[in-house]
Amino acid sequence: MLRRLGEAACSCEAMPRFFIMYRVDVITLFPQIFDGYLTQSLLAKAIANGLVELCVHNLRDWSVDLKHHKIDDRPYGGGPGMLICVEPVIRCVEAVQAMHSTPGKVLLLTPQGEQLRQQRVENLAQSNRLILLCGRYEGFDQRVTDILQPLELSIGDYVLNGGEVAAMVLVDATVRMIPGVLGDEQSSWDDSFSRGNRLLEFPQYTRPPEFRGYTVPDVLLSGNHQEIAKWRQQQSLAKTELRRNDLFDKNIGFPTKE
Ligand code: 6GU
Repeated sequence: MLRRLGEAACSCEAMPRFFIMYRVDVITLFPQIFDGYLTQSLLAKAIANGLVELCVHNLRDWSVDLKHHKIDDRPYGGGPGMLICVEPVIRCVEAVQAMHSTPGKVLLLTPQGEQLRQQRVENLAQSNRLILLCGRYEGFDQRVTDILQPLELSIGDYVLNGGEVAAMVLVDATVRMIPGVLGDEQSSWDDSFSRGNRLLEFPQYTRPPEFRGYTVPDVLLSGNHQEIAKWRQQQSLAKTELRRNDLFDKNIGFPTKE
């Protein structure tokens, strides 16, 4: 069963819709995981406004085992755990590709993948269509990657029980880069790691000017916009140097300290 989130009707296969700017198909063994989070807030609004389309597919529907809908098996050569079989995955990806005229870029979420960073997020947000493959158990049969040659992505150096949470992270991060999704275009531009600012964010304050002896820096109350901009830049640089000095040298496209 196909779940099309954020819409009452389910007409995914039959009607290609051309006004959708960004479509994500998620392939998972646990489609219900996506119901709560991805139907809330910003994403729900983006779906309702027709900017984003999210379709979640249950891999089990493409099982070749009609009786038990089994999709995994023991590894050749022995070892713990179960592997997801190649055949249902390939059948599923081919069927999902055929559901829309725009070909999807296939991504595999795995701790062995490239670590996700903002530049990759921005690059992926330019695609019109992504197909996210969420792994479970001990992983996939190697032939899944050999055949599909997906972009393999990880969200960090720790192990999750499956790719679903990572897929939500990817959807969340990319959707906010789609024009029109955020109310104020500037707000994604200024974020830490975004195109306009590759440094960590400067501290921000709102009223009251003093709380339990903790005060707002004078410069922010001065009304001098040049001085405020200078202070914010200094704060960003200092925080980045202290917490994430690696951002200055490791990542392509990040600024120097000057
Ligand atoms: Cl994408 N999947 C799993 N299972 N664990 C992870 C991950 C992905 N990224 C970091 N840890």
